[in-house]
Formats: sequence, structure tokens, C-alpha cells
Amino acid sequence: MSDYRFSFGPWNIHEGADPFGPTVRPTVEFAKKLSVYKQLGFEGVQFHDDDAVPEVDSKSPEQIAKDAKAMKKMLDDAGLVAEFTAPRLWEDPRGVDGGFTSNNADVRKWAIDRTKRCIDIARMLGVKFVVLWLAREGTYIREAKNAIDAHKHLLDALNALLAHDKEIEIAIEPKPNEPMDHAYIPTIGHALHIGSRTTDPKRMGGLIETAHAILAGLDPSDEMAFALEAGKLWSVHLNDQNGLKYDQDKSFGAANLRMAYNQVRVLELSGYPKTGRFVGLDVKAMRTQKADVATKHLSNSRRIFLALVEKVRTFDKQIEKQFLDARDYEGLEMAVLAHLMGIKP
Ligand code: XUL
Ligand code: MN
Repeated sequence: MSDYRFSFGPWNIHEGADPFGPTVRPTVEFAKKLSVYKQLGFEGVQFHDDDAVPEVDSKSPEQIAKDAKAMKKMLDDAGLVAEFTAPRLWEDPRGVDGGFTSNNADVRKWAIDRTKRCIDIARMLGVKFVVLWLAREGTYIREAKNAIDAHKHLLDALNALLAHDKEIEIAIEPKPNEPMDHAYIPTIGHALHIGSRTTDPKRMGGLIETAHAILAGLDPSDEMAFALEAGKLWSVHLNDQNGLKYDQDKSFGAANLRMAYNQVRVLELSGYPKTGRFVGLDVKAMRTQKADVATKHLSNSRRIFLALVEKVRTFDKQIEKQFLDARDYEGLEMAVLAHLMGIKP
């Protein structure tokens, strides 16, 4: 039994479409996805608003409440809990230029209203936590928006959401690009700063995804440490990324095991399990993976995470101290690599 709690989103069991080709696996219906969580060792479900309540935009408040209640029952029956909900603004035609930072005031209002519904759904699923991945809140060309105004609009939106529900906590998931050329909140520093400028900074935090930090040219474990020091790492999306490419969402540790070790190390150093917060795995199966084995990316990622927890916990603290005191970082590095590889230092 691990002291970590694991989660993923239903989008992590997927059909394998990419920008240059169609789907390669059949759609797995939602109830079927829920049934594999426990088998794979996961207890938390990360929801987009419309994963929980399909076609949320066209439904009355009564219908939304009815659907959310039914979803809560499905979770209870499966012995699962919701971790958070996240508004999926980026797939609606209105959000083509972003929602909160659109130049169009009607679109900005729609984005805020829809996110209020997303908050309501979170509460009905029994959580006080939403995540904003600010997908299209940026530009393809800098001249398309006044970026100063865009940040003001974003701040206004956050304040409106905090006012809508006095208990909700909001974590921003930064990402520097994709689908935009540049996004406005590229790093955890940006996310936490804008949170600190809201009317209730203590209800603003962050979710850090490995691949997003790498795409920003940063070390994910240092991004995590920055948030952890401030008590603001409220979830993670662990995965892996082979350098500066498209957003790959590879299995955790699959591209850079040492970097994965250091993410686990920083979580361990902070006592993350004691917070009760989840370790989310935002991983995608390879496009070529056959349907009947297209959940291995999830179980493998969890297994690698747990193996790395063991590696962190069993690294010889005396040896670490000796090398640090001697300022012998070559020695320390070899000790770490030997430990990871299971060879003599
Ligand atoms: C996008 C991303 C999303 C969010 C969920 O890159 O990571 O999966 O995490 O909205
Ligand atoms: Mn993510």
C-alpha cells in the first residue's frame, strides 16, 4: 500500500487521433473507463466539466444538477472520488481565440459563466477544487491582442470565479504553448503571481505538468519546488516529454528517468503524501498501441512512480551528506546514477 493517491482523467484513455491522422482505437465508453480505475491502482478522477455533464452549455441548471448527481452516484458505486473539474473552453467555437482573454466581451462573459457552471459541478461531485488549463489564452501573433489588457481580463475572470463560490480553490495549470504559439501563463511563476493579485490569493494555487515545464525549457522538479515552498502545489500532471517537440504526454519516466527521479524526490522532500493531494498522471498511449493494451501507459507510469519513491527513500543519506560536505558533485552524481541502475557506486 502506498501513501500516495493516484488520479487520471478520462481523456487519458483515448482513440489515438493526432493532427495528421484519424483515430486508431475505438471509443471506450465512460462507464467502462471508470471500471478500470481501481484495477489500475487509481482512485481519483479528474474531470473536464463536460466529462461529468456532457453538452453542459446547452443544459438548464436543473438538468446540470441532475446529471452531476448521477455522475456522483457512479463514482460512489465504483469507490472513486473526483479530484477536480476543469472547464473545457477550448473546444467550443466561441473560444477559438481564447475565452477569458478574448477581444470579444460576449465571449469573455461566456467563458466566466461556463466556468461558474464548472465550479458548481465540482461542488456537486463533492470537491471544492477546479483546475484551469488556459488553453487558447494567448496568441498566434503578438499583434492579435493587447497582452496587458488580456492579463487584466484574466485577473477579472479569476476574481469573478472566486466571488461566485466562497470556498472554491482554483489551480492554474501553466503551459507555454500548444495549441497557441505563445500562452499567457507559461510557468508556475506566472500562475502563482496572477493568483497573488486576486482578491483571495489563499484560494489560488497551481498544478504542474512535467511536459509543460520541459516545453518551457525548465526543470519540472524546480518548478514543483517553487510551488511547494509556497504551499501551492495542489496537483501534478506527471508524464514525460522528449525535448522541445509537440506536447507528447509520454509515460512517466519513459524519456528521462533521472528527471522523473528528481520530480519524485522533490515531492518526497516536501512530504506531499501528507497533504492528501493526488498524483495525477496526464499520459497518453502511443498511437500504435492496440486497443486491448491501451491502458498500460497508466499502470506503467504509476509503477515507475512507486519504484522511484523507493529509490528516493533508499538513497544513502550518509553518502549524500559526505559528498555534499566535500562539494564533490561528480561523486554525488555517480552515487545517484549507480543507485538508479542498481550497480555498485
Ligand atoms: C493540455 C493538458 C490537459 C489538461 C486538462 O496540455 O495537459 O490535459 O491537463 O485540461
Ligand atoms: Mn495536463
